[in-house]
Amino acid sequence: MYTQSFSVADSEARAGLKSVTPPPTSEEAALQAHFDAVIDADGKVEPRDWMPEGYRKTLVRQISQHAHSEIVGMLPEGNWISRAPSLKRKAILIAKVQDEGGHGLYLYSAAETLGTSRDQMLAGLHSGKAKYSSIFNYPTLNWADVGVIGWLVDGAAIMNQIPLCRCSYGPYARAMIRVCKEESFHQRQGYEALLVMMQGTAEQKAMVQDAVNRWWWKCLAMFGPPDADSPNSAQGMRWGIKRISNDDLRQKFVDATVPQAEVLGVTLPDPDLKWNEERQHHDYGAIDWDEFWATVNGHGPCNKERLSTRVKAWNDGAWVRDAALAHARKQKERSMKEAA
Ligand code: BYC
Repeated sequence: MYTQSFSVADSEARAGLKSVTPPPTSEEAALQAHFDAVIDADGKVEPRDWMPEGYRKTLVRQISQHAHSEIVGMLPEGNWISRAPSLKRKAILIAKVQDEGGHGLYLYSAAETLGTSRDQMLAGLHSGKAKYSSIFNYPTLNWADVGVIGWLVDGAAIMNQIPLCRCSYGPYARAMIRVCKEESFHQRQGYEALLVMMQGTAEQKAMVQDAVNRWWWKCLAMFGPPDADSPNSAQGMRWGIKRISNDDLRQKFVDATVPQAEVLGVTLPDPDLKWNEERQHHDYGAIDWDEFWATVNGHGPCNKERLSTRVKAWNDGAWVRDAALAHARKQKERSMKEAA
């Protein structure tokens, strides 16, 4: 349904925009000029290249938030592994949740290349300072939620992440290629699970519709605030980190999802949702941004539970980290003895 080939011209969006404040020394000016030329030519910035401090900080912020989202995102679905309705669904769900853990690893590794350690990033998550996607602060009430998360949450994630495969920072762009391939499987397995439920009993169909009603608006908010209220967008676009704006991605998601909902036989819970012939896009209703910000700021239904589960996992895993470090130390000592 979503493929790697999804690509939208972004040159117009970035044309005419010039990069950051000129640095003080002539050496720095030359470095800045080189960096600007790489960005303007749509090239890649690599870890050892000079980069403006703001570019580095923006990437650490975005990539670490993304990594946190992946590992917190394991929790709502992980909750259903022990209650999956069949062996097949259980195996698929285990694989999916495991993939999310892998995405977290690639992303923490990509962020580490910018000089921030994984421990620092995780300390930010555990203290509640760092953000992660709003969507994972809502509960998964029944099995239909697992299918809807695959279809809509992973569907929204792919829409946002495919343009990141062309991000100007090499390690992030490369990590996203594999992430997107796996997310595509996640989206399809969710949609397929729902197709099966929609051929079932009236009760099963009602469960799917109820889950769609609860997740739809939260998924639209996942793309972030409207462009006019998005403080990081202009600079992120200028640096080639973000390629498509929050509102444009949201629109693409709505347009792609409406026909999928029709095939599935569910109604998207928005009375204002309709095709606009003039715009060649669907119009949709107002998103509750107060609710979004309350959730982002720690007051969603599951924020406390998600964070305490992550902190507990970190504390319970201390002995594994200690053992791995002790083992690495012993191996190093042994190889030094052998070399002596
Ligand atoms: N939740 O200026 P803006 C997944 C924050 S799912 C929480 O537009 P930016 C998965 C934003 O961080 C998703 N916070 O920011 C799927 C900023 O705050 P700070 C994870 C949000 O960065 C299934 C403020 O609002 N995906 O992976 O230009 C299973 C203003 O926003 C949200 C990614 O992270 C939100 N929904 O654009 C498992 C993709 N939206 O930092 C896992 C990478 C906005 O200034 N990230 N905020 O304090 C991005 O593409 C961009 O960072 C965003 C936001 C589009 C999310």
